[in-house]
Amino acid sequence: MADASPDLVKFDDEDVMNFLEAAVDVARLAGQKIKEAYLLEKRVEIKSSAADLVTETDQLVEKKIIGTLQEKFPDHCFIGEESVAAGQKIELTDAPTWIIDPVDGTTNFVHSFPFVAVCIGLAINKNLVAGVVYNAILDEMFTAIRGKGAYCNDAQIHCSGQEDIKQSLVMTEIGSSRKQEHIDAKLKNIEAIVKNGVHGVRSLGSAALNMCHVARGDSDLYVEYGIHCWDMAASAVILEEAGGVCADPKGGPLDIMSRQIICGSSQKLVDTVSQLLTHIDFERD
Ligand code: LIP
Repeated sequence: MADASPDLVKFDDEDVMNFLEAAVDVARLAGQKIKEAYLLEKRVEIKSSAADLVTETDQLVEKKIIGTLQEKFPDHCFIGEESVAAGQKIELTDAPTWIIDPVDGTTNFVHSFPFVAVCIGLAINKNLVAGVVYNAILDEMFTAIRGKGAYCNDAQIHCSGQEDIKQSLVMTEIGSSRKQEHIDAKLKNIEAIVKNGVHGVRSLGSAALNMCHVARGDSDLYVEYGIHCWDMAASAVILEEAGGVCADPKGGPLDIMSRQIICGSSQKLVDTVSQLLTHIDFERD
């Protein structure tokens, strides 16, 4: 039960376990809706750029997730990608706050490319404590509770531990901004990474799934500028619980409102790649 402390909101392990179970249940329901719509024709609208898309499934699924969690936990707060797109302010307080991306990889969803994830992260006292990322198309449920390890479909997962850039598979994205300076800097970063001898560069089209694949050791590092708190909150817990490192590419700890992330299998690899990057500024969430 919540402690009545005036400063920090306190929850015990059992509470957080209940929160995670509720998030897993609603992620499965949401995933079912995504699966039903996945191969059908979608009604697509444009948001901030011609490459920033939204479908009726994104909106419907977010309503379902928030409605279900709100009924169970009426005093909790919510930050959801589509609610923010509809004008809601992003406010992260000490209260338990669910940070939700109903369909991470909307462009993939529009094209029926199977890297689409429901993302549900939970912050308490502004610290990320639990995360659920569900790829319904491949039926992969990634979960983590702070201090309790990371899992994919109930099997514990671990980062590769790779430290050598020359032995690494790196993930990054072009993203949805079509500003020339953003495209130029992103292409320059890919060039710098490739010229430093990586095994390969990959883009799954979903920040959350890029991070979960680093968490599972399928790849070694992911960096992106221009994403939002809902793209990274849930998977940051999963990645750290898998033994990985999340950071700000400009240096210092990860700030989920900063619109940028670098995360990898080791501090050494994160530091090596950070030094190669041309940094890009996006307005904070
Ligand atoms: C997507 C991110 C992806 C980024 C895309 C987009 P969405 O999120 O996961 O990493 O490159 O531009 O932001 O919009 O599909 O939830």
